[in-house]
Amino acid sequence: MTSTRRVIELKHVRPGPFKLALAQTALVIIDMQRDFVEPGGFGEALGNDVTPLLGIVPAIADLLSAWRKQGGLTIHTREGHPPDLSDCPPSKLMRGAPSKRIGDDGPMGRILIQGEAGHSIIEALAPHAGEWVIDKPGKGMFWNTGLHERLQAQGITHLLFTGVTTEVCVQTSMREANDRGYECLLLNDCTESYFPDFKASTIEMLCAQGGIVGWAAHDSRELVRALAQ
Ligand code: TIU
Repeated sequence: MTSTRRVIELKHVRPGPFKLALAQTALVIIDMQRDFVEPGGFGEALGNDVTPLLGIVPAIADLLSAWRKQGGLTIHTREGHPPDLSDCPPSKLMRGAPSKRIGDDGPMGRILIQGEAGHSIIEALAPHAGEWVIDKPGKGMFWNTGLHERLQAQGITHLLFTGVTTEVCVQTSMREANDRGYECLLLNDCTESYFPDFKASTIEMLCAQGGIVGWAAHDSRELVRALAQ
């Protein structure tokens, strides 16, 4: 059970300290699926070198372990579509090289299709019983998922963001969350992009202007240490 009294204040965060009550905070892990972090999936089909993305797994695993010990709510998201592609807009279907598009066969099954090997979350971060797994058809975690209503029912006000990719699904989800009134913190060492410059720029734009979209922590260790105390 989460302690309702536990409040943590993180100091090494931009644009300033970030305070969170454990019982009102969820850890969000965006799209740590084989389709994005392993060769042969959607990420590679779009022309990217996917290897850098696996570098953040140890930091997310450490944070997840500390978070689980405190009984915090964890949300795992998965981008993908049902086998009949009924929720995939035609515009999205055309992304990627012909024969390597969403729904086409790849080494990990049909690309970005629910139930296929590539759609699953990597073993090191596999969801535990009781954690939320949100299937999303878009880049953002709120569009067409019902997540906002579930978070409201749970009294969640603060969200901690990790996962891939920084400037696509993580940024979109954080912006969606900010517009819905959540206080958002991005953990920089727990997110990655296929493009280092895009990651850096995204972090800058999110926490600029006094935290126009939210806060950014240089690394997750301050939070992991605080959780362990
Ligand atoms: N292409 C890219 O950078 N990302 C995605 O398509 N989805 C996610 O970010 N999960």
